[in-house]
Amino acid sequence: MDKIRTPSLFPQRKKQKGMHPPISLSSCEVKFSELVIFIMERKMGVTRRTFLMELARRKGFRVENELSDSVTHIVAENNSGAEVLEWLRGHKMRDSSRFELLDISWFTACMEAGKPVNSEKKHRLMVKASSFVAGTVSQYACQRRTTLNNCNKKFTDAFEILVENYEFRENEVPCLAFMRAASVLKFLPFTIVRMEDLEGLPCMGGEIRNVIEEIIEEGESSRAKDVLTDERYQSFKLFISVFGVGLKTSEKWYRMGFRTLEEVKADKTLKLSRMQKAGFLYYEDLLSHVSKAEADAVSLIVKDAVWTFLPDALVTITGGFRRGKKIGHDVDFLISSPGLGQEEEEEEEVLHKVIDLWKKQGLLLYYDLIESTFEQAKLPSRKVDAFDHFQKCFAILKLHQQRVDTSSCDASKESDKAEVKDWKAIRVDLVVSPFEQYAYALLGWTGSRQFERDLRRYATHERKMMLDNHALYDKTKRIFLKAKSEEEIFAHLGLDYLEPWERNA
Ligand code: DCT
Ligand code: MG
Repeated sequence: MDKIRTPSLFPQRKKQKGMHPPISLSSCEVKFSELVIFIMERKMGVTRRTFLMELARRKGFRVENELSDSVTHIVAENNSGAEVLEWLRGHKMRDSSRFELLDISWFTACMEAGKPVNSEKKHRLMVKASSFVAGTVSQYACQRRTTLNNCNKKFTDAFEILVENYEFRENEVPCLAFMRAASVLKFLPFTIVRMEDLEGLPCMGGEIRNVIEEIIEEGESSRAKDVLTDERYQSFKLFISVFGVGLKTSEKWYRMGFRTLEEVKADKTLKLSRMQKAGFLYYEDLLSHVSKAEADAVSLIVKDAVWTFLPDALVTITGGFRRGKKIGHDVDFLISSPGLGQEEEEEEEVLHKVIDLWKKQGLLLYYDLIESTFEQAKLPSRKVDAFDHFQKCFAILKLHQQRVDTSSCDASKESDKAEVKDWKAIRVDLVVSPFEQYAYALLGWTGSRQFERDLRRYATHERKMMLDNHALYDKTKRIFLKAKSEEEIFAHLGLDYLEPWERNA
C-alpha cells in the first residue's frame, strides 16, 4: 500500500510535490452554480481526488466533499456505471436518476474548456446503455421516466420558445407537436448530436426534425431567434408575466396598441381586475422565482394554519416542488383529512378559517377563494377551462425573510440596514379535496402539465377510461375505480409506477 493512501490518525503535513496548496471551499468564487460536482474516491484514491477537487474549485466549479442532496454530477474514474450505482446504493442513495453519472473524461473536458461542457453519450456511465432502444420509447409521457436531468436543453429551450409563440397565436396543432417532442427529448439519457440519434423515436415529425437539424449544424434555431425579436411575442411575454393576465387580456392590450407594461400602467382609463392590480403591485417579487427554502418556509405557515383547525389534516406540497424542482413560480398545496367529505360544512370551513387567520396575522396580500363546484360535475370532464371542481384559493402571501432558512446563502447580510423590505410576496395555491379523492387530486396537482396531458390521453385511448383530478371511470365496466394512493391509480391504468421526480415530462 502506498504511503499517501495509508489511513492515518495524524493529518498529512508534508506538501505533495507538484500539488497546489489546499484551497478551502470558501476562498474560491463559484462561477458555475448550476451544477454541483461530487468526485468519487473509489478506484481513484484520496490524493488524486483532492487534486481534482481543488483544480475544479479554482476554475469556479462547485465541488462537494460529501455526497449531498445538492449534487447534480457524479464523476468517477475506472468505474463502470453498474459499479457506481452499487456504491450509491451502499450510501443509501437509491434515486440515482437525480444526478448525471459521468466518466472522468467529461470532467477533463470541463477543465480544458474552463467551463461546464454538455455531457455527451461518450462521457456518460451507461447503466442500461444497451437496453435503451429508441423503438420502445412510448409516445406517452406517463410511460417514460423523465427526471430533471435534461441532456437536450439546447433543443428543448428552442422548442419552448416556439411553443409559447404558437400558444400566443392559438395555433394548437404545432404547439402540441413541439410540446410532445420537447418532452421526448427531455427523457433521453443522452444528447442528440446527429440526426441518426432520432431514429425510432416517437413524436419527431418533419418540422421538428428541421429545427433539430439546424441546431445541430448552426448551434441555434433561426426560427426561435426570430420569435424572440417578434413584437407580438415580446409584448405577450411581458403581459402574461403579470399575475392575473392571460391570453385574452394580452390579446386585448396588444390590439389596443400597448407594447410595454409601462404603457399599460400609464393608461388610467383601463379597468384592471383585482387580481391584475395585485399582479402589478407585487410584480417584481412574483417575477423572481420562489426558491426551495422559501417554499419550505411557506409550507410551515400553511401547515401551522391548517393544523390549528384540522389537526389530522394532510397538507402536501404538490406541483413542481414535489417533482424535485429547486425553483418555481408558485407553491402548490393539497389539503385533505380523513374527516373531509363526510361533513360538507367542515370541508368548506377550513379554508375560510385559514384565510381569516392569515388576515388577522397580516400575511394575506391577496386572495381569491373559489368554492367547490363538484355538485355540477358528473363524469370526469375533459373541459380545459374547468381544471377541476375542488374548493381552492389562489393567494399571495407575505413571507417574512426571517422565516426563510438562508444558512446556505448570503442573503442575510442585508437585513441590518434600516428601511430594507424584509418580506417577499409569494404566490400560493391551496386546494382542498375530499379524502376519498385525495390520491386523484395529488396525482393531478403534481404535474408536470405534459405528464398530466399524456396520462389522460393514455387513459382515454389505451384503456377506454376517463381520468380527471377527482376520479377514474372505466367506460367498459361502467364503474368508478377507487384508489387510496397514486400507486393504485397507476395500477388501475396498467402502468408502471412513476415517482413524482420521474414525472418531469
Ligand atoms: N396543472 C395541470 N394543468 C393545468 C394547470 C396545472 O395539469 N392547466 C397541474 C400540473 C402542475 C400543477 O397543476 C401545478 O401547476 P403549476 O404551479 O402551474 O405548475 P408547476 O409544475 O408547479 O410549475 P411551477 O414550478 O412554475 O410552479
Ligand atoms: Mg407550481
